Amino acid sequence: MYTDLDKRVVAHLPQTKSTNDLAIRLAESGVPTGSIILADSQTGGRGRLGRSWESPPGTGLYFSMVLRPHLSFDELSRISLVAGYAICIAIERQCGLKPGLKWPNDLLLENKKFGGILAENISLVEPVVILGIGLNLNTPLDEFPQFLRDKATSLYANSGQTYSRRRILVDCVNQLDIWLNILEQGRFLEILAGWKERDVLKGQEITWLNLAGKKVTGLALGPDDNGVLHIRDSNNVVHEVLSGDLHLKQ
Ligand code: BT5
Repeated sequence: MYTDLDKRVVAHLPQTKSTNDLAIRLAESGVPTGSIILADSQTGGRGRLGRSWESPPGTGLYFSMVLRPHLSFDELSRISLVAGYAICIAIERQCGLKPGLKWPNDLLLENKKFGGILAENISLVEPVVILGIGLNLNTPLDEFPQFLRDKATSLYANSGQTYSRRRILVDCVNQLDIWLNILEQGRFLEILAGWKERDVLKGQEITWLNLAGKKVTGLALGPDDNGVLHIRDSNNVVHEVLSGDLHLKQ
């Protein structure tokens, strides 16, 4: 087990607005790669595309890792996929649960989301990525706002068991170190193979709302070798999805 976690944690706050925001400031002031910023709750936890991440106190894990990865800018979008895979492995090992992955960055149990990933590059010179992870561990469902209760879950809500936040954090960091290192060695395809085994969208009819607000409906074919999701519509046109929102067709 990783015993050096305390050396890696450069900030641990009972509450902050967003660990990613704090990590950006600390990264700009030069903290080394692998530094971790941890909070017991967030008042302005952020998701992608301006969305928010509910971060009730004491029951979830909210942390950000500063990365100065040996990757090209083109490869940075792989970090979200690799991080999702690494967190899955940690949860499988520590809790015996089998999370699914929803492209690009959702961690699911029985089709409900218990974890999300927000990877932000903050530099134009050499990549500096703030990798933010939010996981609902021991959170009872009634701590989520009403609008989330039918689509969010926690490890506790799913299994009826509570888990040590520190133990899970330690293994998440372990697994992130391992798999990000493999990514930097140019072995993305090995990770992608494991990712695909956990892909909850493949073979499903989904709708994709692209960033221009256009809706595409079709069959999810899974990510290609670069991690880009492919969707085949009813005219047999294959769309390459780089970003945007995905929903299972109701
Ligand atoms: C994400 O965005 O899933 C990325 C979440 C990253 C959160 C971490 S916490 C530590 C670090 N510091 C930050 O400020 N952020 C990172 P996205 O795919 O855009 O999903 C956001 C959507 O997930 C929301 O619009 C809600 O529908 C849903 N959601 C919000 N909070 C949730 C929660 N606690 N559990 C499950 N779903 C949630």
